[in-house]
Amino acid sequence: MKALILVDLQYDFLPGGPLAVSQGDQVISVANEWMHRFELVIATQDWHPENHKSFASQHDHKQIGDVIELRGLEQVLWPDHCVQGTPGAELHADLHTDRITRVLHKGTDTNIDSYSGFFNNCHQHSTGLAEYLKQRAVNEVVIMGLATDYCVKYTALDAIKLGLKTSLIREGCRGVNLNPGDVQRACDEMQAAGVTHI
Ligand code: VGL
Ligand code: ZN
Repeated sequence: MKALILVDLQYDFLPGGPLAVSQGDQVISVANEWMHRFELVIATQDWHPENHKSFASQHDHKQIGDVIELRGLEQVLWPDHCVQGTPGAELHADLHTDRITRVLHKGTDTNIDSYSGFFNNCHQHSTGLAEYLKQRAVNEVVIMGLATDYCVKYTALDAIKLGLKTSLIREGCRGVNLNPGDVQRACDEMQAAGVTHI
């Protein structure tokens, strides 16, 4: 069984949002085209409490883009984004949400970030995605969304680690590129791990 995973197609990551990914809005129509080919469509939603530790606003003398240590892991500090229940955290209204079989929230723990749609960054908490796929005998996932160099990358790498055949819809992804070349490096890393690009 195959499943499509749509990563974080939320307003705060789209042009005009606080963590806007350049041309992020262009992937919405790509998602809509692909959704119709899958029986199972999972959408992840970045879903932070308002005092989430990945927000630069929660740290004294820190700026957006600074890197700190959080529970022993490197953490990039972001602008406030995808706060639970706010309009910016909503999935884009043009998405054919009637095709989405399951929505999963991530980043809900105040003290640790969760880039992957499967686990938080220290791999200690599951969002329920792995269990959901296993129950439905999914052995293959196709992934697209935002952002290529963060949540898409970590979702794809976890999928590979879980033994799933994993591919990436390249035209359905856009990245942050905090450092020039990040998107290309993320794609190379995914490919090296066994992710097929389509
Ligand atoms: C994401 C940074 C912070 C993403 C989420 O969806 O890629 N990036 N939170
Ligand atoms: Zn986030």
